[in-house]
Amino acid sequence: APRAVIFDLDGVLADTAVLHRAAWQQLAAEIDAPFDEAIAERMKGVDRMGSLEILLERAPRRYSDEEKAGLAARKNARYVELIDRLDPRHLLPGARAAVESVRDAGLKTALASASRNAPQLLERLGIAGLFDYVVDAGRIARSKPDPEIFLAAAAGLGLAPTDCLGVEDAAAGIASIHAAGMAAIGIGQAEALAEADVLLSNIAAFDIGRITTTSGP
Ligand code: B16
Ligand code: MG
Repeated sequence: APRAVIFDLDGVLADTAVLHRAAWQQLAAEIDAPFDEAIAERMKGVDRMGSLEILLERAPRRYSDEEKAGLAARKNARYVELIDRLDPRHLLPGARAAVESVRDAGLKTALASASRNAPQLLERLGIAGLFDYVVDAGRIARSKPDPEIFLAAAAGLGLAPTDCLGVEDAAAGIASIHAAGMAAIGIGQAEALAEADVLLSNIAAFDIGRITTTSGP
């Protein structure tokens, strides 16, 4: 039986994916780069510079590293403005109950968000106190789908990866969980999450008592 559940944040507990998308879309328009749903989907779970690289694949010109840092900072300033207005009502329905149910069942909880804004987000959403460990995304060198962030969460909890379950809304995140040796619970639509061991349409459907994944990746 699992001893901990490691949650992703954007797209699992809060619907911030739409805010990331809005901030990237604005930047795309400013630099005349195309932007569509497929691009937004690929950016999910991918860190800030990795997301920028995805956007720049079809940009009309090349950018230096210094310019890229400027573009990423511009996007982040927009995003920070958007999340500054959030409060606990912006949690996805059932998100708080899902994390609390894990704690009530005697399991540990951790957060494995690629977002450097995750600590502020947790505060604004009023759920910072529900996690035994929060990975510092600033210390993660390799973005999802690399397993580093989920391995760091397990290590922070003092548990073996095989004792942990991961919950993700992005294909890159499911791949990261599996590469870490954990079972993966996908939240969302089957198209993007075909690899998940258990698929739930939203976090409200999460019931720790019912998740009886016996096999890992
Ligand atoms: P930031 P997650 C990820 O968060 C988002 O899904 C992804 O779209 C974003 O680019 C990334 O965080 C970095 O965010 O620019 O705030 O550091 O899904 O891992 O919680
Ligand atoms: Mg996510």
